[in-house]
Amino acid sequence: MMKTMPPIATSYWDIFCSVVDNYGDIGVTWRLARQLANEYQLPVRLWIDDLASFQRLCSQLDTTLSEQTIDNVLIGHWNPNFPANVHPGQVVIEAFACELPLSLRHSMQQMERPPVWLNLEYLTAESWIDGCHGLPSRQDQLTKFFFFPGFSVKSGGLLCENTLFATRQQWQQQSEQRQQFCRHRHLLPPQPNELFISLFSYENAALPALLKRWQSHPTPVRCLIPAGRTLNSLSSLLPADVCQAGGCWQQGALTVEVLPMTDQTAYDQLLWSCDFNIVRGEDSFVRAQWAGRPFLWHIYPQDDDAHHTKLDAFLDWLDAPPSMRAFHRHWNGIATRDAGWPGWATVDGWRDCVQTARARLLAMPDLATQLQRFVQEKR
Ligand code: TRH
Repeated sequence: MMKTMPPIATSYWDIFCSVVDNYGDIGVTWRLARQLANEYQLPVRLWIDDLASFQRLCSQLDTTLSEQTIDNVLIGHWNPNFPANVHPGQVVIEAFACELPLSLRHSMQQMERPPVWLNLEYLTAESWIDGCHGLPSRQDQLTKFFFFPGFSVKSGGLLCENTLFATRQQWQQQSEQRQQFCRHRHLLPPQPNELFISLFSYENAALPALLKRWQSHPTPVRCLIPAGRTLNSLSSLLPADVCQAGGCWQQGALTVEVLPMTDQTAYDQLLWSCDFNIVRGEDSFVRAQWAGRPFLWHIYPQDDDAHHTKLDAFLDWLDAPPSMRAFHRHWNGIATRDAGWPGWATVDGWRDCVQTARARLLAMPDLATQLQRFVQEKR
């Protein structure tokens, strides 16, 4: 039996998240919920329909509980028996167009002063979102607003915690940072001039060729792979017992180590510890930009190839150098011509572009700040 949330909780910010696949839906909403709760001291309730996926990013989560508080966020298991007596708070955010429980919508309709209702959209650098960000849509007697994260000043911005850069700097300034990182994660000690690469991608036919190139790299290469979908494309190269957390494999200049999935803080630390990051989806893609190191984005593939347009929009916004553009297009299946690994000297040269873009982003208000202002305006 589901324990019910407090029936009258008029001040909550309710965030609803339905996990479609992977970790991006929960990754984004969990990050947002924690930022609103801890930096803005807002009472946040996060409703999640898939606690098992959530637990992969948050090991302290108890999947048997219908409600629990972690990091000042009240987490509710959103199952088909959503309690009819749960009343919406002052703000209701549906993430990525998930459908709110009918009973909650009904309660919203009955309210004299309904909550500010928002749909938090997927991230894209396409310019059409500038005209749609913040637009209202009438739904019965209620109004829902579209909130678009993005890269332009007219968009809702990107998630970025207030303390992120200070924390990263502190992390990177530790003496023998890489030795400590390896020791702490039970990884092999770093070698002199070893290039560290994190690899968090979807399945990709280009993966074995990439790893083979690194086997003959002039300096040692460490490829750190969080256990998951990446490994599905490496079964022709890596023995089966390597393809699990703790797996380790060496061939030529390349050492592969497979990592267990960690929480988001430790994932950030992985990005900060690497020279080059291969990231995917939405949230890890943003975190790689905050890390400020050269990166490769494996965009979430869509059936109608809409991701091709999204990728090009981002590369245009980034003002990506030709080699970065070519590698991205090849990796994401847009260009068939071989444009694989361009060599470390070239990839290292992307750093300026990545850091210039990051400075542009930092000049804009972050997503949580914009969301808060938006809600204040609409109330
Ligand atoms: O998991 P994803 O592929 O999620 C995707 C995208 O969000 C996509 O846009 C969406 O349509 C689809 O899901 C449904 O990639 P993403 O967005 O990078 O999310 C991964 C999350 O997992 C991110 O918050 C970082 C986190 N993470 C950890 O916390 N620990 C880890 O060890 C790793 C590897 C990731």
